[in-house]
Amino acid sequence: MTTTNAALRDWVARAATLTRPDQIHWCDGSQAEHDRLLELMLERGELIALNQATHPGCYLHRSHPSDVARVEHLTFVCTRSRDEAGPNNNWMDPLEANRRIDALFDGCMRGRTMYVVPYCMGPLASPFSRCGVEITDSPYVVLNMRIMTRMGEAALRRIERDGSFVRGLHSIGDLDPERRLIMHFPEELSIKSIGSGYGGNALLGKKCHALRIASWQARDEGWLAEHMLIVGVENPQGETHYLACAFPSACGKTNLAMLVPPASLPGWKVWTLGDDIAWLHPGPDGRLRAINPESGFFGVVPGTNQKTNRNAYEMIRHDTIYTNVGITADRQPWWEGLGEGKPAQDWQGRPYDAANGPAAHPNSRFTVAAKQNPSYSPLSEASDGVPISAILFGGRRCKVAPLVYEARDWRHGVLVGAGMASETTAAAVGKVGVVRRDPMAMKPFCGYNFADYWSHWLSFEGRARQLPKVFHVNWFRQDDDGRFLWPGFGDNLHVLRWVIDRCTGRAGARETAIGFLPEPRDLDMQGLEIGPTALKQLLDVDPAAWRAEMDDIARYLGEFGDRLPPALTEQQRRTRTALG
Ligand code: OXD
Ligand code: MN
Repeated sequence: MTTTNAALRDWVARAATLTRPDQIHWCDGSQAEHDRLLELMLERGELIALNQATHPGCYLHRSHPSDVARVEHLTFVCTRSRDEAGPNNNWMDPLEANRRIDALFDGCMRGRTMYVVPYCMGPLASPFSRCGVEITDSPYVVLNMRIMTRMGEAALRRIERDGSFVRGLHSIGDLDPERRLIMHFPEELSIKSIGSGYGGNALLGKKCHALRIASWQARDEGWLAEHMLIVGVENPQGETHYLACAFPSACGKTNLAMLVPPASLPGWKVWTLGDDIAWLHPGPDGRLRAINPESGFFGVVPGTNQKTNRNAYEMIRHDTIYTNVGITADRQPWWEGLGEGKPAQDWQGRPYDAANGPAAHPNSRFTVAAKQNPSYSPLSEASDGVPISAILFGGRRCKVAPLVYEARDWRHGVLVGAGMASETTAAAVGKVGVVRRDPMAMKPFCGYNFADYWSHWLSFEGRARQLPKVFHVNWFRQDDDGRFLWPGFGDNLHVLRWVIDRCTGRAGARETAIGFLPEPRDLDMQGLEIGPTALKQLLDVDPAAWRAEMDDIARYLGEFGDRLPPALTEQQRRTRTALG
C-alpha cells in the first residue's frame, strides 16, 4: 500500500532517511494485519496472552518501569513566538526543537520496522472529523491506534480526498527518560515524540493531535477541542439530554461516561458517546454539537469493579489490551479494587509482594473498542454529532467546591472553567494530591496561550444562539475526618438529574455569590443515605474559603498579563465583590 498524496509520500521518505528503518509497512487496519502484529509481539514477549478461557482476546503489555505516565515536563509547544504558546506551556523555538529532536531520531529505527499509520479522528464521513498519519516503530502503538481511532485504508482514502493531515513522527527510541521529548508544532500541524511507548506520549492521535493540535485548529476554524466526556442521559419519559464534562485526568470521566443508574432512579438510562475528548461545533440549529474523535477507551484500570463501573467491568472481559496490571496464578488480569482473586505477579512481572507496592500500577490502563461498552450510543457514529445541553466542569477537591453549582451565564461559565483546580493524580509523572489550577481540565493539553483560549471560549456568545448551561461539580468533598461525603459513581445521576431539570426549567435553586445551588429540597435524594448535616456540608459555600479561592484565581489569571480577556477579569471581580 502507498498513497497518491505526494506530500505524504515525501514526508514518509524523509522520515525514513532520518530514522533508517529496515522496512516500511503501510498499515491498512485489516484483521490479518492485526493478527500478524499480535503474533509478532507475542513471540517477542512484548505482549503476554492472558487467560483466554476467562478473558478471550485479552493481552497484557508491560511498559518500561520508567515509562508509565504522561510526561508534562518533557512536553513542548513549539510556536515561532513564545507568547503564542503562553505561560501554560513549555515552549521551545521550532528550529531549536527540530534540531534537538531530530538528533534523537537520527538512525533510531535501525533494525526496526517503520509503521505508517493513517487514521481519522471522528466518524469517517463527518465534516467535523480530522485526519492524521502517525509514523511509529512500535507495534504496540499500531494495535492501540487501531482501537482508539478509525485507522487504515479508509482513513488514507479520506486523507487523499481532503488533501490535509496532521503529521506525527514517533519512535520509542531507547526509552531513556533523559532522551524523551514530546514536541508539538501547531503552525505546521505536526508532532514529534521520542523515548516513550506509553499512552498519551505515544498514541499521537489522542492528546497530541485531538487536543493540543486540534485546539489550535479549532481556534482558527471556530470550534472547540476539549478534554471532555460526552454522555446522553435519558429520563423515564424517553427524553435524552447530552452533557459534555471536563475533569482532569483520572478523576472519574470514564465512570461518569458509562454510569449505571442506581435502583433509586428507575427508568433512567445513560448512553456513552466518549470518555475523554469532545470536539464541539456550532451547528446549523444554533446549538453546540459534539463528536467524540476517538473510537475506543484508554481508561484507568484500578478501582474498576462490578459496583463502581459495571459497564467497564463487562467491556474489558474480552478483546482488551491491558497495560501494567498484575496477573493471577492462572493469568487473569488483576488490579487493586477488583474485589476478587489475588495477584501472583505485579505489573513489572515480579512475584507479587505487598512490600513492593500495588500489584497494578496506579496508572495502569485498558485499551478497548467503544462498541464493546454495553451503554455505547449508536449516535457515536453520527456525522453531525449530538446537541449539548450542559457543560460540566469539575475537579477533585476535598474542600471548598460544593457538590454542584450552576454558572450565572456563559461568561460566568468561562470563569468557572478557567478557575478550575484539582488535586493531581497518577496520570502524569509528579507528586500526587497537590492542588493545581487546571482550567477546563486543559492545563496539560491546550496547544496555545490560555488567555487566547479563554477569549475563544468567550467568542461563542457570538457563534451559537443557544449555548449550553455551565455547571461545576465535585464528587470528592470530604468531612473533617477525611471521609467522602458523597457516594459518587451511579449516584452521581442524582446530580445530573438536577442539572438536566435546570436546563429544562423544571428544578429550583438559590442564587449565591458563586452561582446557583440546589436547596436540599431541589435534589432527588431518594435511596441515598445522606443525613441533613452531610447534605448541608455538601452544599456549603464558605465565604472565607471562597474569598481565598477567588483571590487565588485572580493571582493565577494575572500570570497571563495583558492578553487576558477583560470579560474574564470582570467576572472574577463580580464574584469576589459578591463574596464581601
Ligand atoms: C488520559 C489522561 O489518559 O488524561 O486520558 O491522562
Ligand atoms: Mn484524559
